[in-house]
Amino acid sequence: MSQWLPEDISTYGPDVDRLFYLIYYITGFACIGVLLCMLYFLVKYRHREGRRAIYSHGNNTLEIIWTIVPALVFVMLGFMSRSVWAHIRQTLPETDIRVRVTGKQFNWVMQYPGLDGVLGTADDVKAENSLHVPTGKPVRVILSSEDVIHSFFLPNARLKQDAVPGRDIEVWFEATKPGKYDIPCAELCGFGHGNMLGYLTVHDPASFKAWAAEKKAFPVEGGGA
Ligand SMILES: [Cu+2]
Repeated sequence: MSQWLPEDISTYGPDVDRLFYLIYYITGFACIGVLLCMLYFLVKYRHREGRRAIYSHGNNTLEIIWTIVPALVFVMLGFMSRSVWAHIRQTLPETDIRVRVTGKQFNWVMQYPGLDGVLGTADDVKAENSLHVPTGKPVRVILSSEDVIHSFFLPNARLKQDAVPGRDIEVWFEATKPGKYDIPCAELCGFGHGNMLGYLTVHDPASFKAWAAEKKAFPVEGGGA
């Protein structure tokens, strides 16, 4: 089904894609329907010698139908997206993988807990433009910005959230497939906006452990401290 969306590597990605495609097809069919009607009326009521225009007062039945049908579609979509939204945004699963990501002009600063496992202490590990996570574990991202509004976007994980100065916004995702993926900024934030490209590296659990041990990030059993 997904031919032109980026590859999905997150546990909630299929729910997001399903809604996306449902809305895509509904609006696509509506668009084709409207265009066909326009074409039909263009031809049917084209100028012809000797035929006079008539004045129409409209049609109440038609007005009611094309008000109620889209309203019902919106209500249905609202109900369908509610549970997906609640799952992604209103419940944050407990996890020991927590990373602080701060946007600034013009890059992303990632801050990992050091070997004490606590974010915001002296042994934190900092990196620029590179987010490392394991598969199979929820990752909590604590998002903020130093200067202007940036937008943290993990297209492959189907996660997008504005980063706002003065606010810590917590989001999460759980990756399912190792690999290297883009982290663009999705909010025009200034002249260097286009250069704000970071990378999300998804490791399998063993290679994540090795990476963490090498960086002295996260408590890794038997290593480091
Ligand atoms: Cu930007």
